[in-house]
Amino acid sequence: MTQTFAEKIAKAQDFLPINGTDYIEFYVGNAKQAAHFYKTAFGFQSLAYAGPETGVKDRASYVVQQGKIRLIFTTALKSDHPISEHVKKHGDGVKVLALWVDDAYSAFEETTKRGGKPFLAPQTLTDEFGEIKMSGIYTYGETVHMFIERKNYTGTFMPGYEAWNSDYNPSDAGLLYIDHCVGNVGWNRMNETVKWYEDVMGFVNILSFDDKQINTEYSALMSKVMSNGNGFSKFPINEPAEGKKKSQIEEYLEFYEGEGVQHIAVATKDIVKTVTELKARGVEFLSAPPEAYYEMMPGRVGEIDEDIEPLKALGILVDCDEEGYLLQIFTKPVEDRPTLFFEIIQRKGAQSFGAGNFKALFESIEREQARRGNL
Ligand code: TYF
Ligand code: FE
Repeated sequence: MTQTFAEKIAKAQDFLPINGTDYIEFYVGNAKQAAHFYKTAFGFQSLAYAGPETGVKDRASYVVQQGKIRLIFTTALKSDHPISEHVKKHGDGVKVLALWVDDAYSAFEETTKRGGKPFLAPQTLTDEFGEIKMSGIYTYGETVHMFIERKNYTGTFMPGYEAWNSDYNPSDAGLLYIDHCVGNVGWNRMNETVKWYEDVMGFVNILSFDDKQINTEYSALMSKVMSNGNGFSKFPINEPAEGKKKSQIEEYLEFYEGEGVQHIAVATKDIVKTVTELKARGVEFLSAPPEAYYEMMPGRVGEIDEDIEPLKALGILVDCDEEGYLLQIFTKPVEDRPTLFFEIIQRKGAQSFGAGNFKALFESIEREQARRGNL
């Protein structure tokens, strides 16, 4: 008998209590323009700013917010800076997956003593609104998990930042919270990475797809989902696999020039409304699956609350598991390099990740890969 999601995550260890995602920080070539794109296209709102005007001399950071999601876009102001090096190598991409914890000092202590590689030793930042404690460790590639403790802070974001009051405030698109963030790792790096999440973070492996399941004539990859004990922090890991065609994961690794975040899945409670909004604002989604996908849908997923017509018109995918169903759709990469993309997800009970859609999804990804000449 298969275990429920709750039964699976119950085995996680609790030396690193996590309340959810605190923020995601991107290192980019032009933070001002990136922040504008996420406001205009995705419906984020201005929240905070740090830069020369606020006493930070070497960089500019723009924080935007929608629902519980906070994104930071950071650019260095000089070429001779680690952030510039990062952007030179990887292009725009995710540097930090920050986790909201109760104790940032203990998070650092517990993870580094289990083998986590330090990125930032614990520190306390203070201003007139209180204090933020933070620390950080490296995960795959140059990506970092930062631990943020904000129980004694009442300010807008954190010390060093000032409130960013903009006159330009596009309405939101119904994005609520980060559902999961997926990492792509190199050949044969899956087991090590899974073990790292188990040993260093106390996470458990709740789902696995091997290359036999998702390597037909489509993009070959393996995927394992790691979760913490309350399910608020879920990190699926992909590894490329040998297939008939070049794996989409290999394409990512080549263009990102290393391991990194492949996609960020954001939750909505009305995917039809959210995707309609995003499309109207110019967000590009992967092409819809063929007609036959929607003809087979009732037989595959059973009765659903939504009308099929709007799902079909927008190219939204549906999948189910023992606990319910989910609706999901994927954007095209949001950079010129075929690297990071977004997923929009609406869960109706299902706690899985849409494995039943792999065939339809990968065919669509491959149409794009072929257009780039990388297949
Ligand atoms: O997070 C996941 O695992 C799903 C499935 O290139 C998936 O969103 C896996 C690989 C991929 C796109 C989506
Ligand atoms: Fe996903």
